[in-house]
Amino acid sequence: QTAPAAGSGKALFLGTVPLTTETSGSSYVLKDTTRGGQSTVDMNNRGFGTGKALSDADNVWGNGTTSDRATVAVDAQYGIAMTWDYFKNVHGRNGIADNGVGAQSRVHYKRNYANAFWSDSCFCMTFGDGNSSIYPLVSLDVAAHEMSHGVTSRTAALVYSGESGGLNEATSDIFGTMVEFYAANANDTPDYLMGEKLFKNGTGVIRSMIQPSSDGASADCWYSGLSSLDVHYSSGVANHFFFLLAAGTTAGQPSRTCSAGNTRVANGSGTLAGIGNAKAEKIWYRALTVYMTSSTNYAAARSATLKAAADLYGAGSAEVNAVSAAWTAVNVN
Ligand code: ASN
Ligand code: ZN
Repeated sequence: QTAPAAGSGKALFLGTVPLTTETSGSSYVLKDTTRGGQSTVDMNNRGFGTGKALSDADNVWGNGTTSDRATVAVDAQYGIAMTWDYFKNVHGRNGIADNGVGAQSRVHYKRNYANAFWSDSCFCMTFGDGNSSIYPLVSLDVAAHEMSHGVTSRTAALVYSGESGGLNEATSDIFGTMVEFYAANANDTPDYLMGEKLFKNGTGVIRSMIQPSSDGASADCWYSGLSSLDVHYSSGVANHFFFLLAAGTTAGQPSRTCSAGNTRVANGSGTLAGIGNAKAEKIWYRALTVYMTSSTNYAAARSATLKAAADLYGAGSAEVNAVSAAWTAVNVN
């Protein structure tokens, strides 16, 4: 017989966090039956196999550094708990497949593996330990990004190439960011950046929704030929749309225009008033789950979000107008 137990963990990035675990004999395992049985296992630095359950005698997991193998498991398990809670409490979604079933996360994958990924075939997500310049890839925004790939796959199922692939990636950046805001962890000030905690030099980011082109590869604006970019770069257009919709031009993003091709330059006229995260995330979620399909491109994403905003806030509402203005600002007309 097992039962949920209240544990805690010393995370790599987030300080001390609560964890719901499971008793197993006289010990505890990192499995959360209050959230669909979500668990985190140790891959033992291998790239194959099912990994090993982590166990702990006193239900205080990790020590806040990588000297304890359980530390990054704390970040991963807490990250997927926050993501579960976010989808449940903000969107009424009961897990990735909306059936109450949790996904597994796998840490310590391979050696010097500086990435993380979602897999539909194992219904699981996997995190590497990073390398000489990147910390283990278990930050809250990355964990939520990967888990959100599962949600996309069970809803719109946006094909992972071309413009639909960019929208798939942006969906994971958008919800990854919204989970960071939702969790409101004192050690992770929420921002519209992805992976800002992962760089050992303290200054890198994986992607910016504020100005995607600041990475030298992502697009701020739609242009014909966008679909030939890698999906992690064509996502920039929707990432920036979402930033403008939620935060507007007044939040560290001056009025800009797309007249210089795929980059938004600071000579635009007019400002956009953001409608806030709480409305913007609901519009994106409804568009994703009700109107987008596997082949949705940017033009169709514009219509999908306009319909979602009209459903939620009324035809001709300020929210519908804000969606329209934010897409226009990134050259999706
Ligand atoms: N971390 C990447 C992602 O989730 C892995 C990939 O290229 N699919 O997007
Ligand atoms: Zn992704």
